[in-house]
Amino acid sequence: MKQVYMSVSTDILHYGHIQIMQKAAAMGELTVGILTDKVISQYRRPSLVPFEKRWQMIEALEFVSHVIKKDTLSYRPIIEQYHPDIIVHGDEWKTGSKAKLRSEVIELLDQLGGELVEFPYTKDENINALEGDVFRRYAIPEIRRGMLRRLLNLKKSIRVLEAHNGLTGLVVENAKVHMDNGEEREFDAMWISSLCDSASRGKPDIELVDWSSKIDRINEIMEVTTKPIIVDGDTGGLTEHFVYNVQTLERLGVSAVIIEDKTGLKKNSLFGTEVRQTQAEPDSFAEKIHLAKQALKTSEFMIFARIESLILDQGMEDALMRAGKYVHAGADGIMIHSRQKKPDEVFEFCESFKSSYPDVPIVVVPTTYNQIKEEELAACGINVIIHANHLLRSAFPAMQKTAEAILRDGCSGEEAEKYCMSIKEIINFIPVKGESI
Ligand code: SPV
Ligand code: MG
Repeated sequence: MKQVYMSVSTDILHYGHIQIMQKAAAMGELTVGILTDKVISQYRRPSLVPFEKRWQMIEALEFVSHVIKKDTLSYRPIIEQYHPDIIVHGDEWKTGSKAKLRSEVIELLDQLGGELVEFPYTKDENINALEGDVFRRYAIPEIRRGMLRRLLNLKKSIRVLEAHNGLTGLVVENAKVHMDNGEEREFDAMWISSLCDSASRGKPDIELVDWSSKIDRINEIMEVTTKPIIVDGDTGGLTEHFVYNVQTLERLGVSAVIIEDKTGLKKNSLFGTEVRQTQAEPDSFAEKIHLAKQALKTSEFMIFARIESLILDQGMEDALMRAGKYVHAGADGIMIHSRQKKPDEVFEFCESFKSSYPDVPIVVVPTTYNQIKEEELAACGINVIIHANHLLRSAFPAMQKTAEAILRDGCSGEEAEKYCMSIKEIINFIPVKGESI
């Protein structure tokens, strides 16, 4: 009897999967490797159905002889340990992000013996509709809310980009690049920045946009996207108000809010000490976090405490003292902010903080120290990397140049068009409800 192996990562089983597994089973004794949640999150969104349930689903199929755990993306450990005679896969991996995996399988089977059998990947309207139904579940508040916490458990670091309206939300949702090493990169989550939310309304970043308006914007973004959302809560405002506002965010399906330890008229951190800014008294800020945590209904929604000591030249000791207090008050993570051109002080903070609190997530916003790569930040134990203002800042120069070109030329012809995407492109970029999410 030949030994046949195939991997399965799906959340739902449809006739396309069944057909391919039956064909595999017809060739010998079929072993199915179930991808762990961690491995899945290396190349796509975390699975909706946990590993144990996916295991049970495959184990129940009578034509599957054995079920094993697949805890690497590479097939190497499976091939070296089980020496399958045949590996089965859908033919869709000949191109795209999995093509590298395929080459490795072919190479290993050449060396160690064995054959790769590829079946055409079944895709029809019914399957597309089913998979679309599954995908839309990521937008359900109960599922979206918990997704950030799951990502934190599954990935070393999370990549986040700002969104300040539905359109920029769609950019974060859909941006994807294919790297030379075969990796397909996407953003994991979106940041609703107070700077960008305010600026896009023509207002300064001084906590002028009230919570109702903020919540309208969050809803606007949520309506058209599915990725987890982290909200910039400024100072959180009055504790008595914050305890209500966190409940609203939680109910909507937001994953986390970050509040900064400042008081009085808030100014943007990147002004540093050029403008008057007052840091909150640490115990009262800790109390704000404690009371807000108590007001929550779920364990999924997170409150991160943002420390402004380095921004306001209060020193590392002050930053670390505050971090300890905020964590003991119940903060789910710490955002350490810096306006230096190099990440040295952030790294120093991370090293000391992680030695006391290895499991508490750290968030950074590398706007000024923006030469440092995400991998290096992750290597220092940083769990969430927020690119906080780049869609707003990149759109703005194009808008200004377009306006000036129209004025200069007296028409919106050649010069202005240079800065614009075509009408067809923008129309196609916006999905028609029911077709995409
Ligand atoms: C924001 O994006 O609004 C932030 C980060 O709070 S910063 O602008 O650096 O203060
Ligand atoms: Mg802000």
